[in-house]
Amino acid sequence: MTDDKYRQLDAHRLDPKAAPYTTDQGIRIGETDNSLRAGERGPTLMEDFHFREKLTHFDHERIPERVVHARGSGAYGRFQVYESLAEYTTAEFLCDPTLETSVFVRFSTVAGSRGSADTVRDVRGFATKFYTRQGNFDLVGNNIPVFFIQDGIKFPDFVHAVKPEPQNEMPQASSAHDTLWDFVGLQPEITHMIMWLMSDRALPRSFRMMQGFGVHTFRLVNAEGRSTFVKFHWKPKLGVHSLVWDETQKIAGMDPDFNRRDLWESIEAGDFPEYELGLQLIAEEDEAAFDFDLLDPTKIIPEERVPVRPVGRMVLDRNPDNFFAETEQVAFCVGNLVPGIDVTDDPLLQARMFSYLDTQLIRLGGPNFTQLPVNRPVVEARNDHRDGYHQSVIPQGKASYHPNTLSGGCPALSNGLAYTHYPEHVEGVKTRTRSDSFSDHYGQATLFWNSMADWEKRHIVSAFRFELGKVTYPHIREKVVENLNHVDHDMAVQVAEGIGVEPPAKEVVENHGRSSPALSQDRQPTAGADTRKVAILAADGVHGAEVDVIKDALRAVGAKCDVLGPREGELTGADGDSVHVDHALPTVASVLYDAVLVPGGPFSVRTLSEDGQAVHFVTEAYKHCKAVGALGEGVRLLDTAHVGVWRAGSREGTVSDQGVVTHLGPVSDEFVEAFVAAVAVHRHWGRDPDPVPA
Ligand code: HDE
Repeated sequence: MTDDKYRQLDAHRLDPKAAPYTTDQGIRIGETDNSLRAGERGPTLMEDFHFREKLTHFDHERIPERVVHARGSGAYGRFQVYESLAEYTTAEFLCDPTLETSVFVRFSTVAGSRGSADTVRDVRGFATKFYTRQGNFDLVGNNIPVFFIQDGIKFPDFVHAVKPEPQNEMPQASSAHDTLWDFVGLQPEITHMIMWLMSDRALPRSFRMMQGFGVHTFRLVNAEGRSTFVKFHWKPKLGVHSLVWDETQKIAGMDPDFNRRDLWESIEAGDFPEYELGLQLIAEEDEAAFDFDLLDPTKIIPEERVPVRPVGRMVLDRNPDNFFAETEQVAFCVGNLVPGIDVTDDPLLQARMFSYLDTQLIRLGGPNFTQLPVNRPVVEARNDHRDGYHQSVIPQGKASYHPNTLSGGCPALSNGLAYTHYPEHVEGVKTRTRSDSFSDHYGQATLFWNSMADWEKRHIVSAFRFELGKVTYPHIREKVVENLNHVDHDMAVQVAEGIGVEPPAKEVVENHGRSSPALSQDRQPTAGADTRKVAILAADGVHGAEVDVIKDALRAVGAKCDVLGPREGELTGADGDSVHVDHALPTVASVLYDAVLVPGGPFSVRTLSEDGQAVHFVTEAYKHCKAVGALGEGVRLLDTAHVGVWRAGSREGTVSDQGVVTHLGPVSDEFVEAFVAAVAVHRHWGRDPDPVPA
């Protein structure tokens, strides 16, 4: 169990109970509710140093938010490699399977400001700081394996296009507006990434249920100096799951902190998020073996072509103590590399090597941000850098230059253990042109489309229709449809038909027909009902024993249950027993749960059937393809809620059809098993789309 970083942080933690209230100078204060006045009703005195300090500090509390990825949530954890990767790299944390390395991970959305909602359509950042004994290594990735542009010089253009428009700062945290789609139409290299952005990957159910990708091709370098190209992947233990668009919109109002809360509460509950690190390794000599350029960040390497090798496990097991000090002040830099890991000439990656350090200087107010507790390496940093705002270490001695004799030549330079840049041979004429090997902008967009299940395709088309439906200029809509016709004719026609654009008459290129099953969320392994949230709807007269059986069964597989009733407090069950209500229905909604169950009890079900909120709860959960279960009289509520009667049925015994599980009698093992299995599926896409009114 590593505690390298935790131990170091302990020295900085401040326990409010450990000592009395003081000023910043340590002077004890006995009264902080009244400023010092000349007479009880007189003016405040300048000499009130406590008042001045308190107000001044408050006035200076804000720092600039990140220009992108402003909204984020973080957690500490640990990483351990399964077996030594010394064949490929000298990075110690990847070579020693006995070593646990502390990490800090920050998940984020990209476009919205710090206070924006979590469940917007957007890429999610997945940035990991490994506090290794060779210094910090930052893997600053996203949950989508490709990027919008090929060259970093386009980044300001792209970000200006996607951010709220400059004249009125609208819309917040949304890509559905003129400037983004104007840019998209004119910049075909974005097409592959836009396909991902319009897919449900951009609506993760939880940070615990999304993949992470390093995106670029990096290098691993071993002790002999041999380099191997590498793509980094994180795979979540709980499988890859998303919300649906309608649900995200409603959650943004019900609980704008939905993903943040989920991360925080899971860690508090001991349900530690887990991810497996995987590598795609490509020998140096195979650099040219692909029909795309390995340096092009708008391309993936299909997993069927180069399998992802699982190499280690990361567990997030600790919430930060203070959001600002840790999650806000954490500073990721793509250039934080350890020996054995190096970059390539990917022009996007090269730009990032500059931008991250630069952005921290303005955001955190100078070059000493590396001394902030969350950013400090677990090995001591020692060099001749001096001064700057907020210097918090005290360098000793007379010499702050190298070489020197006055400090005995110290700090000494390393030889064997020093970071060595891979001695890549570089040669070329200066040019502002892009290699032809970067010119296929549609092939992999088509690959992505071809790999989708039918329901995924439907969601992508709906997303395009929604986003382009918000675009006010017809020529922008037309241009995007024209580009989509290079991806797939049928898709372009479907999009055009929804947005009042003349559908393209014929295809411009024939769809190449290739697919990569690993790209589909439909084909990702599921991980059971672990940590799924199930709502049990109940009112006075509910069969309390049934509630207990269901709760026990769900908890046994790691699921979470809340009993929701018309009001908080205790319900009186059918047998006079008491059933505790976790939340009153008016304070929650189906979109905050993964599944819903209605136990039996004639009085309870009658009350719920007459409660519009309860009925809507069931209809909406059904609409969003969630597992819906009912026992005994509860089946009647399903009928009232438009949940297909043909599914709920009137058949005896347990009937399980497309995630609707009913049992006309009292709870049975067969019912419990079928319901748990339905919850584990996450969503029952066979029901999508269903025109129920919700
Ligand atoms: Fe970033 N990016 N980025 N980015 N990025 C930032 O750094 C930038 C790119 C990513 O949780 C900024 O500290 C440029 C790709 C994440 O703190 C900034 C380019 C990928 C985070 C910046 C890219 C990312 C950032 C803003 C194109 C996925 C949040 C604040 C050349 C592989 C890290 C900050 C956190 C943050 C610049 C492209 C991921 C301005 C110039 C590709 C996860 O430095």
